[in-house]
Amino acid sequence: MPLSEIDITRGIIEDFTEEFTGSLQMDVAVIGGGPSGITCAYYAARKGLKVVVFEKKLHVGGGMWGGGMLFPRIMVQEEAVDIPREYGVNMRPRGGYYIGSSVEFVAKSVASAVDAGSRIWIGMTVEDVVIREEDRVAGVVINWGAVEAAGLHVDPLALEAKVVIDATGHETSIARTLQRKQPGPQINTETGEVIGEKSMWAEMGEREIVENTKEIHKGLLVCGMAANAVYGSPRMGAIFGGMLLSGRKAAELAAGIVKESQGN
Ligand code: 48F
Repeated sequence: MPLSEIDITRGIIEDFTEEFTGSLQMDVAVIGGGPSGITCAYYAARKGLKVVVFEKKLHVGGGMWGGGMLFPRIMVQEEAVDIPREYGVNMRPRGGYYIGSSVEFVAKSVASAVDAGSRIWIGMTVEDVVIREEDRVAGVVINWGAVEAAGLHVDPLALEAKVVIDATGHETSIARTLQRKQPGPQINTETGEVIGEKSMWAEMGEREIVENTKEIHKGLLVCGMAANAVYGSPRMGAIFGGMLLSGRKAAELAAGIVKESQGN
């Protein structure tokens, strides 16, 4: 059979899209493919949970590859050695610890997590979480890592997860995001102080955006996402109806202000 570029392209697009669409709702979303994330994914998948690991870089492994100061070795203590051994890593006793190759550790731990049934998506960054009633984290807001790296303005997509796990290492990026955004600080309606948007909740964000579209300072209106940011309302992702309604309301308010000024 002659090679067909189109068949190859179609295969790649269709196969990943099928898997992606089948994972819009997960049991567990693990953010970060370092040793903790991969191990978490392995054990969660072994319990029969539907698990996806999101890794913003092109490769998983996190801080495992470099061992210590680029010496490619990983040491573990007695209590933990059963884990790499379960992955099939050759761990040798040394000075009261156990030591093995960091490269072997990455390869075998990742293979074990995949074999256990977890999915691992590379090049995807989690930039926020989805929030539901009582401030419960209910999913992840994702984008391509390349989009983030290029600083492009591209709206993300959202996925649901029963549990979200921040395994982002020293960055602690998900917990920091949550800390920054939840619970929202008190709104200063007098000054319209900019307090920042909350995490994603499309329905609430869309509902509040029109209400938040108002004059926050004499002569200054806010509309669109700026309005939700000023009043600490949620973001809503790639839905644009609220933006349109907000823009229209702002135009009406502006027209009223202009008319009033002309009357004086
Ligand atoms: O840093 P990392 O290896 O975290 P870990 O599993 O392990 C820490 C050790 O490697 C080492 C240590 C042990 O002595 O201190 O540093 O706690 O892996 C974290 C992964 O998360 C990715 C990041 O690229 C890395 O591969 N990551 C970070 N933020 C995001 C992310 C994000 N917002 N979305 C997706 N991936």
